[in-house]
Amino acid sequence: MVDSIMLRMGVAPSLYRDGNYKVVTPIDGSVIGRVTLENADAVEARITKARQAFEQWRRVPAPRRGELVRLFGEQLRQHKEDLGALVSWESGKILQEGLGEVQEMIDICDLAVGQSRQLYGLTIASERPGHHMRESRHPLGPIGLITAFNFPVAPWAWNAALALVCGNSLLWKPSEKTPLTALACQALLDHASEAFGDEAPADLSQVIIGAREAGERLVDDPRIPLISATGSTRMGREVAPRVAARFGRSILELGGNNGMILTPSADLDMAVRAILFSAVGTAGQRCTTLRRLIVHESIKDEVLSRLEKAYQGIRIGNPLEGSLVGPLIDRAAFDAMQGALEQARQQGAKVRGGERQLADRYPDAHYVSPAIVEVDAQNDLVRSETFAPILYVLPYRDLDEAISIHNDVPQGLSSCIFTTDVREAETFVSSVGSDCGIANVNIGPSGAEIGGAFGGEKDTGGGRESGSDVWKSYMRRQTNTVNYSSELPLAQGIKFD
Ligand code: UN1
Repeated sequence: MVDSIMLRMGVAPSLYRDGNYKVVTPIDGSVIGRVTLENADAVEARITKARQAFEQWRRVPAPRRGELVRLFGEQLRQHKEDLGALVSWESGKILQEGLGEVQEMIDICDLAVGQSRQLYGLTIASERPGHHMRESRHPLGPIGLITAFNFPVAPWAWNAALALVCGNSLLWKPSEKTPLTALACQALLDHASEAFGDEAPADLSQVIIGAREAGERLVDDPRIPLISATGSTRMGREVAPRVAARFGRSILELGGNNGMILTPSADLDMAVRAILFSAVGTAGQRCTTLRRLIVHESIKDEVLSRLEKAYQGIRIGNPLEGSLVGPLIDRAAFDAMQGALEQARQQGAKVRGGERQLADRYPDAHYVSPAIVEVDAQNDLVRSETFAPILYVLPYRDLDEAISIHNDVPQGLSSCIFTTDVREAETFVSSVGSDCGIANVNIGPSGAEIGGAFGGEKDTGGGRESGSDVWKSYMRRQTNTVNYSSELPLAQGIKFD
């Protein structure tokens, strides 16, 4: 099955059949590929090639560079079903979400193609006669991309599509858990390059299949001016100081602990549907997953009973067979979830769900029923991100208290309020409301469109990816002063003769 998908996308079998590192699907624990892990020396050689590719690519006019991304978008449209299914095989997310992830890639390609004709700077009035000043944006260099298992392809594409139109080359280190989707993306980009012609240098984009040492090599190399990394806060804490130590730049998209404030005026039918998608979708393994429901005490019991009913109807099972919730990525994720639930019980919290499912049918996979954990107050367990479907439910009395509970966590990715009261809604998105990078009204915290800047504050790392003016992160800024007079006046009126 996986083999035929890979073949249709044109990935050379030697890349995913012959290696000594096993790629396992979380669907049933079987081996779906064998890749070769590269060591630090191989990465070193790739960085040299990426540098050469950059030197050529930056000379190609930006709208032409956009044409390559347009062709890549066409490849993605043609292979959406195959790549979406492969995302399901490798990450365990349901097919609908696998397809959604590929659609995010297509959307960012469209955005980047338009942007390729809009890499604008600005002009600035000079204080000196016969002078003008302007600000230009130039390509940055080879960009290092590190991505996580849970969104194996879209975050790469958010970075890659923009970085390419901005004139950069790419080095991508995907999660070791999801190398096949990365190889497939590389093959599709190669097809686009062939159709595009010689202007696209060889090695414009490379995939590094490797473990920790490969990532470290990338992070430490001063020839890579920007590292964009998606993953845990723990990973970000290691990457950020290493990149900073060599004065590199980073875009970090790390952990989230996303909350919803559910007010008495909210449309509860809508809220329950939003909670379901954002708390149990992707088996709780999105960085934007809803993890904390901060609900007004007057409606808490009603909301809980509605949620219990909704949770009972969730189909848990093989993500390719029409379930709503697929497996956790691996045993470690399952253990982390069980550990968190056990801790909650010990603290006296009421835990519903969380049990292992389908162990008979899939002894080597880890399916769970999503859990709801009722707590009286926010504690350290609730403040930490467990990458699994656990929804903590916390009561509040007034909006100020709700906002302060909401913001009292280390992470700051996504957030939302459900209310029909305009004062509450506007307060939540104001400067004294949510402290997150994303704050929504009457929409869950997950499932953002690519048009907006995506990312968050505090332990989420501060990076922004995809839409808005994020393209500027992939370019260097240059201030130009041009003298078209025949005098040489100095700024600030300084006389030097
Ligand atoms: C992630 O989980 O790393 O907003 C990214 C969302 C998706 C992206 C999630 N568009 O949920």
